[in-house]
Amino acid sequence: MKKAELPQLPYPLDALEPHYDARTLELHHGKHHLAYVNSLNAALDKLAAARAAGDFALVKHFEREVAFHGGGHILHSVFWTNLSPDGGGAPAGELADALVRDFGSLTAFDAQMRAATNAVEGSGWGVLAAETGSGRLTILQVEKHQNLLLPGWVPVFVIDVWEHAYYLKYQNRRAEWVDAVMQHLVNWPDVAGRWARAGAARD
Ligand code: MN3
Repeated sequence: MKKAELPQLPYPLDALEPHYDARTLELHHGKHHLAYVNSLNAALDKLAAARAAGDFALVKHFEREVAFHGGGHILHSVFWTNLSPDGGGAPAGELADALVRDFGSLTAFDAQMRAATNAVEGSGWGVLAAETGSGRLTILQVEKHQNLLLPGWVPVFVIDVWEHAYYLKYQNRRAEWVDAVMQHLVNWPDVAGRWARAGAARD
């Protein structure tokens, strides 16, 4: 199986200042995300070895390791492209129409996205997810990197609310970090592209 790799950031480390500081981004991408990539690859190797040895107690253990570290790798990879130095503002076009259809209004979507993300219990993610094939949209409160996801629904816009994502700059003020993403950082064209691809996909 091809090894997972750390994707390059699509902007310089200081590009998201002042809303996202360069030091946090450097640690978050270069240390935290890298650790998920390395741990995913190690878990996949150990899973294969356990399977080959017929040790299904160990298989169960490493399946869970793959879910956690693989979830972390994938959600962080989406997250970097969901942010932009030119981000913020309001969604437009067909994505905006779909948000109004599924949440009632853009204001209602914005309020639910912030409230749900702020209320994630412990470490996790606020996630706008699109149903494969239909493009229907919903909001999920993902705990850790893998719990409370919905099969068949693709994350198209994710907000990391693990403390490692914001503590250096925002300390305990998670809501200020979520506000910064919603007002200044979210890359709506990237979200729209992910939503369109999920909606067009057929299984
Ligand atoms: Mn993170």
